[in-house]
Amino acid sequence: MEPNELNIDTICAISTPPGVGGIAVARVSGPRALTIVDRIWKGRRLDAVESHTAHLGTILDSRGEMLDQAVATVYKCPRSFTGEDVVELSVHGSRWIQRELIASLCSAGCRLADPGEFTRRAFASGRLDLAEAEGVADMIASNSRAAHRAAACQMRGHYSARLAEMRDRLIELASLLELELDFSEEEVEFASRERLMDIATGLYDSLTRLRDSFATGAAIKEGIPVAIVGPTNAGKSSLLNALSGDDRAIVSDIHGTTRDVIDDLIEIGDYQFRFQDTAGLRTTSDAIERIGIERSINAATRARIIIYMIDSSAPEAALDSMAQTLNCNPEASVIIAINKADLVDSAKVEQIKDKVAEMQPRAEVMSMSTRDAAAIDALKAKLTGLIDQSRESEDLLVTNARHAQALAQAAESTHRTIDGLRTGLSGDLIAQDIRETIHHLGTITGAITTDTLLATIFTRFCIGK
Ligand SMILES: Nc1nc2c(ncn2[C@@H]2O[C@H](COP(=O)(O)OP(=O)(O)OP(=O)(O)O)[C@@H](O)[C@H]2O)c(=O)[nH]1
Ligand SMILES: [Mg+2]
Repeated sequence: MEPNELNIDTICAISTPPGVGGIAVARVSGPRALTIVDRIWKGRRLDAVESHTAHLGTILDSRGEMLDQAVATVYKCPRSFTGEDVVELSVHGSRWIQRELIASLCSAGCRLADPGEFTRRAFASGRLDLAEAEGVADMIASNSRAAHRAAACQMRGHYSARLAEMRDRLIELASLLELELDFSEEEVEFASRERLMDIATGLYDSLTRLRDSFATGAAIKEGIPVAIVGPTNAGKSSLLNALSGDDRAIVSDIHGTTRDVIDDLIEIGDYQFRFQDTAGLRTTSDAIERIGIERSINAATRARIIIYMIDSSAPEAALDSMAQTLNCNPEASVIIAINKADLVDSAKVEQIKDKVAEMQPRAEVMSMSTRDAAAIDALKAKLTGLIDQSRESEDLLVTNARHAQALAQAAESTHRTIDGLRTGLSGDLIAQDIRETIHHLGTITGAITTDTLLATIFTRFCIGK
């Protein structure tokens, strides 16, 4: 043990979810992890075993009585998640055993870990950079294949590697400029302005693409918001139920059945969607229904995809309110579903489809019936297709608002660099903008941090992570 290690606490926490399980795992990390666990452990002495080995033994409670049979897995400094000595104790997952185990570890010399403290230590020891640490939190929270993939990409450092590439290009840019400055008297041209411009514009493109991927990235992480809107009785609640395979919303032939927004998270393919069934749009004197309709419009305004439903046996009302509703969110992708196609002859359905397509050229128009499983599958395929399309251009997705903000700032200062090169600004002023870009990128990976920033990030983790 190094003398300064005496000041570092050894921490412990249950890392499995609260409650009863087949097994529970307690994690212990710090310079005295092995010594402390040895005090409550009957079995091979853990400070003498090899790293990355597992051992069967007995845990003693704080009174020195047998608590449980357990497996201790030992990871020695620096080859562990935190970079410190780590012991993971797997015990039977009763609440009592978990509580006693933590009490026993604390009386033997551990302190209970703060939220996110294990990951914070991994960051402090250089095992992870900040973006990778945030990737760990996203990985734990991920609930679809796409969210998992984005988190894994961040956690394994692909994203940091892309940022490092950009940083290298910035340093190249800055050094070319500095060379020019150093030799300006001699009129030696080391780099044409054209070459500098190429590097800067290439960088600007990468930065803006990454920044813009946040819209899709955030939606993938949180659940892609899809608003189901349209006039009363169009079949919106029936659609929500068909998509979820559940009786989530009340369905009836009475107009104005749904009064409030009904949310449902549904996994389709690689993505998780957050569907919102809404109150049907119509003119009404009912004050409560009017509030419901306002909420429907709000849902449409915030959605990434709007499904506008039309009852093909009564299309007129739908066509009247359609443009007004869709205009409230020009950014959203729109699917117009001509529903109840089973009630109307196909020529009439085609007629409505053509008319709608002409009125809303940005929309995808489809005819369907909420009672037809093939139509529901086709709609699901359209939904996942829309998201696939929006991420085609970018393999890396930014899913974190903090990163998106830093990327926007980096893009801004790169834009100033381009302007400076174009207008022939002096090299040292341009170099200042480049340094600013390097700074903003540094805040993402944690090359530049403040304690407040670190506290904000890591306290969002749960205890034991
Ligand atoms: N024939 C047929 N009936 C349908 C279809 N989809 C829904 N319906 C019926 O249409 C009526 C209205 O369905 P809802 O899902 O409650 O309609 P809504 O758009 O949620 O209506 P509000 O909540 O009043 O806005 C119900 O009687 C449904 O059974 C369909 O594809 N074909
Ligand atoms: Mg409804």
